[in-house]
Amino acid sequence: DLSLFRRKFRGSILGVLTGDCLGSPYENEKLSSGSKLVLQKSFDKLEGPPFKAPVMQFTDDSAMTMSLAESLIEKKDLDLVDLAKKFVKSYYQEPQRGYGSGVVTVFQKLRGSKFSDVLLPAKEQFHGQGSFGNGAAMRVAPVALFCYNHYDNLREFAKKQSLITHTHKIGVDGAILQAIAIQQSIHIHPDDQLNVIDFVDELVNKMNFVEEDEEGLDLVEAQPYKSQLNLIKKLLQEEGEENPIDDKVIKNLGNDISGLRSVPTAIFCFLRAQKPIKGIKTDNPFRRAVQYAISLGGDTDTIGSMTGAIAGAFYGEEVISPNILQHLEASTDFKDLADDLFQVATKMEWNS
Ligand code: R7I
Ligand code: MG
Ligand code: MG
Ligand code: MG
Repeated sequence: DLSLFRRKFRGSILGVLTGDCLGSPYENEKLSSGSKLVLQKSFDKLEGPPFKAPVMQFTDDSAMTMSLAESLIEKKDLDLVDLAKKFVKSYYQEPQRGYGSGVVTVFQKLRGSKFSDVLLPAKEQFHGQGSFGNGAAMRVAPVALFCYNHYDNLREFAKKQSLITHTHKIGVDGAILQAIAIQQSIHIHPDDQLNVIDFVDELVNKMNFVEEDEEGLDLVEAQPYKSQLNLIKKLLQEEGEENPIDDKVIKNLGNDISGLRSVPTAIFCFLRAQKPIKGIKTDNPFRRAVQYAISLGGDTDTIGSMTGAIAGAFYGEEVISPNILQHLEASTDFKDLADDLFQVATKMEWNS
């Protein structure tokens, strides 16, 4: 059903934008119950009757997602030199979008070396160990959509697009996991009851191979993402308890700028939001997921954005309130981008 896929493409790309714009005002905060109420009221207002206000700005998460989508659309392939040029161009046009402090060095070196080796600067980050930040995962949605029907290509492309900025195994595998989660969401009908445990089990199976295959298993935990996914299952099974488990989620899954302590959290937020969550008053499961992600504090734009990408891919665009979209910077551009990506992706031979 192509029209369903089109709506899912829009849902995922607009999900990136929504979580990013709504989450960025709260970045690095530790949200108290008082600020969670502020969040609730602010989202209620945005979703309510239209009112005039300056649009909420997107950050590096959406900017890099846009560059990746534009490159895939233009080249009908993953072209790392073109992608590196687009990242750099976008950064120098709007350097104030809240980029990670390390990745800026990569952009400077890429430009300074005239893109002679687009993989070298990232390898030199953090004394040669590469960045473990979530920057490769936060922008990966277009790859998941471009390869929506081809798992091997998705895995390969998710990794390759990472290597321009992130070479640390944690940074790369986080991007692969986020892409896989989006792909799984694309292929489940939104009217079907989602079996959250099956969803995680499928991720565990895939990440088992991913983490075995990748080099660099000299970490304390040899398969850290697999461990975090198993923890997601445990936390999902604990729901229904009286006590809010937010502190447990933050402590165990994390809410920071590393791939390991943000990508699994986003997946958890999407899955947990299949059911009502105490303190989050909405019937809309997409909003519930994104609001919950942001309510955890920390890297709110990115965890909100990654949650939005997965949830949007599952439900499709109609789940995202048009009233909210009106308050987001460039939301029609992002919708058009999703449509262009859909046109290109559905014509790729390996997706058929
Ligand atoms: O990963 P990256 O693009 O940052 C993305 C985050 C998101 O929250 C965005 O919304 C934006 O706010 O930034 O950028 P990097 O600079 O590669 O990584 C982010 C940060 O992670 C770095 O600035 C470091 O503080 C930390 N970091 C590391 N620290 C020590 N050793 C990443 N890798 C390492 C490391 O290997
Ligand atoms: Mg950001
Ligand atoms: Mg930041
Ligand atoms: Mg962030």
